[in-house]
Amino acid sequence: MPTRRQFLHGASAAILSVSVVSRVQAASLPEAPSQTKPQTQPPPLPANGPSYNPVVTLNGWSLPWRMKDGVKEFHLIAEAVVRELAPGMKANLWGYNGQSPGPTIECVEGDRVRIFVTNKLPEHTTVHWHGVRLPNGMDGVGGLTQSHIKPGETFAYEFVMKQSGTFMYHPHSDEMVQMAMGMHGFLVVHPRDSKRYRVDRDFVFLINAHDIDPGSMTPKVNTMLDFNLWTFNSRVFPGIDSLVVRKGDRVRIRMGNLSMTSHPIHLHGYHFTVTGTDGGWVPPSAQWPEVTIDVPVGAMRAFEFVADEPGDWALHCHKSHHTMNAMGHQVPTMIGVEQQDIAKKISGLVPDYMVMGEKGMADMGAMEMPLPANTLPMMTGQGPFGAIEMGGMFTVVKVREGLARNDYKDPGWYKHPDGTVAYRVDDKRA
Ligand SMILES: [Cu+2]
Repeated sequence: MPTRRQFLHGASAAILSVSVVSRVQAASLPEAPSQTKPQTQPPPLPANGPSYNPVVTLNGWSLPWRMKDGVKEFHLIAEAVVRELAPGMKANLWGYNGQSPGPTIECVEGDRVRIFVTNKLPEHTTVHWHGVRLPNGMDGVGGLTQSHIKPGETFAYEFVMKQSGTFMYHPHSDEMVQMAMGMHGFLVVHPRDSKRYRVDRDFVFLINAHDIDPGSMTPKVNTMLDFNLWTFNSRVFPGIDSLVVRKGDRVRIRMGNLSMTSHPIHLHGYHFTVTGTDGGWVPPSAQWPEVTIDVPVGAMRAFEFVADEPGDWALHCHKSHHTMNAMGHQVPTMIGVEQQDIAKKISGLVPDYMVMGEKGMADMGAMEMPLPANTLPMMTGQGPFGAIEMGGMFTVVKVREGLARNDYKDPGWYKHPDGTVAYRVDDKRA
């Protein structure tokens, strides 16, 4: 006798064979939950349908669904939101369900999904399901495969998740503006056999960027390359949560790049294995070891490692300008330039003039300089040994012994065993 699950699976396959998409009445729209907290929300276990091991969206959350006649129904609201990039700076963005990036949509291979999109933006939009194999008319390219969704309208996208993997969603309507304003999210399709590709901790985040002048709140949407806020899930260090990991766990990190340049993401302390792209899982024979993986524009990369070495391990973009917050790129290099004489002359004209950069810029990490309202220091963050001197795309993988299975609370700084920290040498000959 078929089990209930097999029956439902068969039923959804039968629905798939009908090529006509059922029209759903507006009155039966599912709820559209909203989330505005910038902290990482604990991963929700599936309320119904096949089980899976949920992902943890860094500084984000996953969208609940309702099951209706065997179809998973989600409801996205495209709308203006306010996102805190880090304590001290907020941005006017566009996103979904209260936040930018939008919530992660999680489902299971073989699921039939119906995703409602209500447009509360001042202009039309669509949603493209980046990387998903689906019928052409569900691909979300405004003008090409569907009418644009006008303000106030709701459209339904309906398809079967044919394969597991890591995908993204974003508009294909006034794309430059809507992407620059922060409209994107993750779409994770779990394998139907939950033991396949299983890991203990599974983190996801989007790599994006904004150009927001100090003192303002709205991104400059025409910027092509010279962004000043390089973000993981629209957060910058020190606003990005740590990735908390139990020693011995198998860990996966999935990163999607919807910015306008590539990001070589580097993990300290481990050799990891590249196991996934948006094209699917990399077969074991083709996986390769790395310590840095370049995530190209419009692509996803997933890597895995076994967390056998406790500590606070940096995870960051290796383009050093991407680990800085708002800064001017036209500033002359002053290393080695004697500025004292000039400073005396200038301070006669500008009373608070400060000499900067003569010995490098490290002092700026600790300096308490007055900033315009609503911006962040260029490099910041205090660690147990002093200023970390980082901003932007930087966070820490905190590997600790003895955590509970689903404990993602920040455990504080690593306490190094005696004799395992680099130390100062007093050279008696000097
Ligand atoms: Cu980068």
